[in-house]
Parts: sequence; structure tokens; C-alpha cells
Amino acid sequence: MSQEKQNVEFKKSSCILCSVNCGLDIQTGGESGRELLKIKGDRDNPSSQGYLCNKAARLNYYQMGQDRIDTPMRRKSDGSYEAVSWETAIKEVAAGLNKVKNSHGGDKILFIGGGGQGNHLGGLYSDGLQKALGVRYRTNALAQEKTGEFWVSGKMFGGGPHGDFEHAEVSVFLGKNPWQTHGFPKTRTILKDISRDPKRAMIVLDPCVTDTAKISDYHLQLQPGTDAWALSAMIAIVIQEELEDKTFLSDHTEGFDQIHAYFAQLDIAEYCKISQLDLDLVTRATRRLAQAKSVSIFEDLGTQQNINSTLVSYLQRILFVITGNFAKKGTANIGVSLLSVTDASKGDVSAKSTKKNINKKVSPVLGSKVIVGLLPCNEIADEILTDHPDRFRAAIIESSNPVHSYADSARMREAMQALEFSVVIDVAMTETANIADYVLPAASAYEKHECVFFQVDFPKNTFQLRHPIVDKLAGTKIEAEIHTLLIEELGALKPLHVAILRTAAKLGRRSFALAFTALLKFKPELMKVLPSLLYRSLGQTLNQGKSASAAPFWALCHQFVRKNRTYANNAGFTGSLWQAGEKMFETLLNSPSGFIFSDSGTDYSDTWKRMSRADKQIQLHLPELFPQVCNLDTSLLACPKEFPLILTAGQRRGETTNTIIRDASWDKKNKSSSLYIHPVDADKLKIESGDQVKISTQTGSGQTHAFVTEQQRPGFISLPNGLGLDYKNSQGKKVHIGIAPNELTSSDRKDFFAGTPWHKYVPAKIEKLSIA
Ligand SMILES: Nc1nc2c(c(=O)[nH]1)N[C@H]1C(S)=C(S)[C@@H](COP(=O)(O)OP(=O)(O)OC[C@H]3O[C@@H](n4cnc5c(=O)[nH]c(N)nc54)[C@H](O)[C@@H]3O)O[C@H]1N2
Ligand SMILES: Nc1nc2c(c(=O)[nH]1)N[C@H]1C(S)=C(S)[C@@H](COP(=O)(O)OP(=O)(O)OC[C@H]3O[C@@H](n4cnc5c(=O)[nH]c(N)nc54)[C@H](O)[C@@H]3O)O[C@H]1N2
Ligand code: SF4
Ligand SMILES: [Mo]
Repeated sequence: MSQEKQNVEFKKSSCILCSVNCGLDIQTGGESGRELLKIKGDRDNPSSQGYLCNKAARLNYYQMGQDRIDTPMRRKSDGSYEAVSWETAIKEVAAGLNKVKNSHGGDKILFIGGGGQGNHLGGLYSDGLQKALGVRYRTNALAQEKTGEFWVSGKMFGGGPHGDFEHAEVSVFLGKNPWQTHGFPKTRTILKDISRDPKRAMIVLDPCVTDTAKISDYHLQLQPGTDAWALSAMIAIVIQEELEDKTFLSDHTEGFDQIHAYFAQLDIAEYCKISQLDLDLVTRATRRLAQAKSVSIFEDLGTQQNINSTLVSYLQRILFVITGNFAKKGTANIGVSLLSVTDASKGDVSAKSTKKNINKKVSPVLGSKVIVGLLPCNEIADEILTDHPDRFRAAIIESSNPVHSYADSARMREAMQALEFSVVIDVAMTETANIADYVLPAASAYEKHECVFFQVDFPKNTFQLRHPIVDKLAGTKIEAEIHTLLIEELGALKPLHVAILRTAAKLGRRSFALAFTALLKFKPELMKVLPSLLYRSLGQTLNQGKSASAAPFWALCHQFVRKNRTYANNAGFTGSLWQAGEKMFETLLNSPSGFIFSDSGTDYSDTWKRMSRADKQIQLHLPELFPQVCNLDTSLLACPKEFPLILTAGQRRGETTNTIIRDASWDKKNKSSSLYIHPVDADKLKIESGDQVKISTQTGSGQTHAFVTEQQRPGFISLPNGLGLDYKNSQGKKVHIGIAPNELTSSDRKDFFAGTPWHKYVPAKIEKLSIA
């Protein structure tokens, strides 16, 4: 048998390329033993049940990427990097951060990131590092898409409800192309089911004829940026035709009277005209929705990164609430999580400080809203590039590539350079790493225990603690170890306390629990670095220390059982609180395909209990937003004369994966980087598919090839997300393919409320380049 064959084995893991994290069965091996050779869907995964999409097959380009880093690096004064030992790197990074803390305060250190689509475990540990440093401000990608939605959901429901597309009679996709971008388990299977079933319907609001729109029943192919008008018209149709659910409204909502008068007099035909939609089509779609037993709506980047994004989040919720689509099967319900992603990134912004800005939860320089603990990420450069005394002086960046993913890359590079200190923790030499003072190499998602905290389903919620399936790339460390080393170097975790708990852990879990409780009572400040304390102590007893990084789940499982005893019981975690918590923790450790940790049974009305609002009444009138709803401003839609086209800077396509897979060697014909343009615009500019074009915006310009397609709308062009990376391909050659979308975007085109950017509405022009 060849060496290669001997190394071959299938192991359970999951895909890290989008938020649904399909379970995978992966055959590992190859020369190094560290390759992901064959990738299948894992039927044992309780959430994805064997489902996967085309992108998972490319994960080896992530795992074996030539850009992987295998040693800590320090930047020299000439901008190049030198390898340094881990010992040196930890000492110098801790000293660099401490220096900023001592001279300007820990609140001048910004934390960016926290695990992207697939790796949230490091986030638990970085939380300890932040607390040890007194970091107060954080941001990550959620704060350029979902913060407006989170704010509205919080105000209206006191919780974050999600649609149930598997059971909904009518599914609505609003600026969302789930066929390509997923967003809920087994997406394509469910979309196919809906489209085949004559009793169900799909409504899509999208300017493009996407793969989702193609299989929909009602495609409202609106003018870009006009969703607020289209949704207002739909609400007005419900109200003017008296299709609202009156019983639901009187039993469960407040504020209907306050919004009723406005929609009752709204000129529906005029609003449809602004959206360039056929009144009859909008009316039919709205009646179908209003008369359905259950409706679920999914909004995503098409509206969240567009004009009026927070207002659209509000309007779509008004639409499903007035039609009674909440807390029932097939409608919006509130799931439970072991730890929510937003809890994990909330931070303690409002704690203790006497400073005015901090108490009001606003950003230090611009005074922008901090929503779910996150600063608007497109304003980060503006929070740094100023002489304001409260500007950020340092940044810790983990599993995020802000120089590529935040608005106006040139300004983000300038901001990075203006910092007194920066450190990037990543698997690859990214555009952001390439400009940091120190780069610390992390083990990949397949080389360590990992998990995600996206658990939004109802009635069952699953959790998967993935196990490492290949050896670590030599020279890398897992995030748990990196953060713990930094915390120890900062003196926030003492060997004595670790030693006490280690001894107790050897005597068994009960003894550990007693010692742990006693120690925390005596030294409450250890709460700040709890994950690292558990990692160093209890962790050493988990699978002979090989599963040490899973130790914080011991506390999380016990906490979950205490707070949600019935749900845990339904999922099989029975007995005393202690027994149920232990059982859950053991199951978590030993279920590499994942397990169901919470089951609400069949009673969807449990969603009411999960609303944090004491009165359990949905708020339909939000005084912060309703005046703007009544005064929608068409002047926002205008483009400057010299930039007459509207660009989507960052469309998801079948091939794109944010910047997680950097090496696009699988794309032999370089199809993924093209600029999509409608034949009407292409004819005017004499452009044919394959022609090189230059695209310019008010911020920057770039070159790529065109692809002429009827999928676009006239006047509306698109570039893919995640392209324009500088990477080494599998042959070790330096490559740059396509345009980095944020070379073309600006940080001042943003939502008035949440600061989310208008990346889907960038005024642009294109020219055909003559072939040299
Ligand atoms: N293949 C693939 N899938 C992914 C990702 C990936 O990189 N590649 N990334 C993941 C991530 S991080 C995210 S956040 C999600 C995003 O998932 P989506 O939001 O579905 O992705 P996009 O393609 O960016 O935008 C969705 C749609 O918005 C439409 N749109 C543009 N302008 C407007 C408008 O004015 N109004 C309306 N109604 N629609 C408009 C576009 O035509 C597009 O079809 O995808 C996830 N899934
Ligand atoms: N113009 C424009 N800009 C956009 C968008 C758009 O549509 N248009 N979309 C936005 C959206 S929705 C999103 S979600 C963001 C995404 O942007 P970011 O949040 O910046 O992240 P990703 O591109 O997903 O890259 C994830 C990073 O994690 C690293 N990584 C992977 N695995 C590990 C690991 O195990 N450990 C560590 N430490 N690092 C790891 C990868 O190398 C990469 O650098 O981009 C946003 N930016
Ligand atoms: S990219 Fe595809 S395989 Fe991977 S998690 Fe998303 S849907 Fe599943
Ligand atoms: Mo995203």
C-alpha cells in the first residue's frame, strides 16, 4: 500500500464558508497527512443531515493555502517582516498593548473580528484578553450588515426572531439570494420544495434575475435602493384592503393605531412607480402573503447594505406582524443559543466609565451608535484618522480582514498605519496582516476544536463542537493558547490559581466545581479571564488535555441547563441540575457531528416567553424610525452625472467565499472575477463578454473583464465579493485576480441610523479598455 493510501481516513467536521456550517465527512491524508482530500455531506449532522453545496469541495484551498503563516512575524522599519519565536512575539505583543493601555487607556485599543463564518471558539478567549486589557470597543462584520436589523428586532420584539422557511406557506426573500448564499439549513432542498409545491409561494424582491428569483412565483424586480417604497406600498395594500390580522394585532401588539393613519392614505400607485414595479403584480403578491397561513421573510445584504437599510428592517417587520406571522409554525420565532454571537461580542461598553460617550454607548470620536456592543465597522478609519484625544491607538484583529472588507480600503490602510500598535491573528498573510506590526499564525479550522454560535432555529437548536481532523501546521497555535499566553504575560492569570484548580480537577468534576466556586468568590476578578482559567485547569483533564480548549463549555452547559431546564430536559438532559449539565457537557464533547441541546417541543407560543419585553407586546410604532418612514427621500437615489451606473460592490456568486479561500486556482478560466452588465448598457458602451473594462467610482478604480447578462437590470452592474486578493497560488506564484470591492466604496455613504454602508448602491462608470 502506498504511503498516501495509508494516511487516508474520513472524519467529521463542518464547512466554514457560510453561516449554516453544513456537517462534513472529510477524507484527510495526502503527502503531509494534513490535506482535505474528499469532502462529503455528513448525514449524522442533526442540522444539515447530509446536505452541502458546491463550495465545500474547495476547502483544501483554504487548508493548504500557500498564504498560510507558520511563524510569528514582526514588522521591520522598512515594512518587511522577520520571523520571531513565539516567546518573543508574546512578550512583545503584550508589551506593545500594555504600553498603549498605560499611556492612553485600555479603551483606546480596538478589537476587530471574532470568528467569521465558522470559528467562534477563539472569541471566548479573546474576550478574556480584552477584559484583561480594559478594551471597551469592538467591531466585526456584523456591524456592516446586521446591526440595523438587530436594533429594530430588539425594540419591536425584545429578541431576534428568524423565519421558518421549511414550513412557511409563503417565503419572502428581500435583497437575499439564498440559492447562492444559503442562510438556513438545507437551503436549496427547501427552495426546490417550495417551488414545486402549488400550495406554497415564493416572493423575491431583487433588481436582478437571480437563481432564486428564477424559481420564485412573484419576482418584484424593483429599481435598486427602492425597497422602502416597495414595502411601504405592500403594507398600505394590506391596510387599505383591510387584510390585517385584527385579532393578532389587538392581542399582541401596541402602536398599530399610530402607524395606521399614514399607510391608510399612502399613494400605493405612486410608491410602486418609484420602485418601478407593476402595481398589479405588487397587489397580487401582497394579497397572497396576507392570506397565507404562515409567512417568513429573510432580509439580507441587498437591503442591509443599501439606502434606508434600517427603515427596511423596520418595514418588513411591520408587514409580517400586521399579518400575524409571529410565534407560529412557518413564521418568525426566537431560537435559543448556548451563547449568542452578539452576547459574545457585546463587551462591557456601558460599565463603570464616567465618560459621557461611553455611558450613552456611542463611539468615542464620531458618537455613532454602538449596537449589540459593536461600532459601525465602516467608520473605523474615521475613529482613528483624527487628532481627537479619544481616537483608537491600537488594534487587535482576529479572523477578519478589514483592510479588504471595510469601506474604502485605501483609507483603512492609512488608518492601520496611523496606529501606534497592531497585531493580527490569522491563518493567512492577508491584506490586513501585511500591514500590522505583529502577525500571529493560527492553526486552521480543521486543525483544532472549533464551533459557531449561530443557533437561530426553532423548535430544536443544535450545537457542534468540531474536533481537529488533521495535525496543526508546524509553528501555529490555536487561539485559546495564543490569548491565554497573552493574558498570562499581562499578569491577569496567576500560576497559583491555575495550580489550585488543576489539583481539584484531578479529583473529579464535583471537587473541581467546589474549588472553582470557592476560588471565584475569593478572587472575583478571575471572572474576566474565565475561559483561560478553565482551559489551563479543567481543560487538562479533557481527553488527556487534547480537548482543553473545550473547557469553557463546561460552564456554558451548566449555565444553559440552569436557565432553560425544560428545553434541556426535552433534548434528553434530565436528572438533577448537576446531572443534566454534566450530561450535556459530555454529549457536547463526544458528538463530533453535533447534537440537539435544546428542544422547545411543538408549542411555538414559547417564542412569546423568549421575548425580553416584560409586557410581551410587539411594538409597531418606533418613534426613532417612524418619522423617517413617513418622509422617504427620493433624492438619496440620485447618482452624480459622471457616475450614472449603480454598482453592487460585492455580489455573492456561486464561486465566492468572502476572503476565507484566498487561492482561486480552481477557477481555471478566471470566470469568478467578472463585472456583470446588462445587454442594454453593454450595447451603449460597445462592450462584449470578455472585454477588459475599467470601472471608476468617486473613491477609486479597477480593471477586470465584463460578462454581459440578462440577469442584471439596465443601469445596474455588479462585482463579486472576496476578489482582488493578493495571494500565492498553488504553484507559489503571486497572483491578483479581479477587483477588491472596497477600493471602490466610501465610508460616508451609510445608513443614517446604524452606519451600515451602501455597498449595493455605489455610483460608478465604466469604460472599455482597448486591447494592447
Ligand atoms: N456563495 C457565497 N455565499 C455566501 C457568501 C459568499 O461569500 N459566497 N457570504 C456569506 C455572507 S458573509 C453573507 S452576509 C451572505 C449574504 O447573502 P446575500 O445577501 O444573499 O448576498 P448578496 O449577493 O451580497 O446580495 C443579495 C442580493 O441583493 C440584491 N440587491 C442588490 N441591490 C438591491 C436592492 O436595492 N434591493 C434589493 N431588494 N435587492 C438588491 C442582489 O442582486 C443580490 O441578489 O451570504 C453568505 N453566503
Ligand atoms: N464592498 C463590500 N464589502 C463587504 C461586503 C460586501 O458585500 N461588499 N460583505 C461584507 C460581509 S457581509 C462580510 S461577512 C465581511 C467579511 O469580511 P471579514 O469579516 O473581514 O472576514 P472574511 O473575509 O470572512 O475573512 C475571514 C478571515 O479569517 C481568517 N481565518 C480563517 N480561518 C481562521 C482561523 O481559524 N483562525 C483565525 N484567526 N483566522 C482565520 C481568514 O484568513 C480571513 O482573513 O465582508 C464585508 N465587506
Ligand atoms: S458554503 Fe455550502 S457547504 Fe459550506 S456551509 Fe454554506 S451551504 Fe454548507
Ligand atoms: Mo456577511
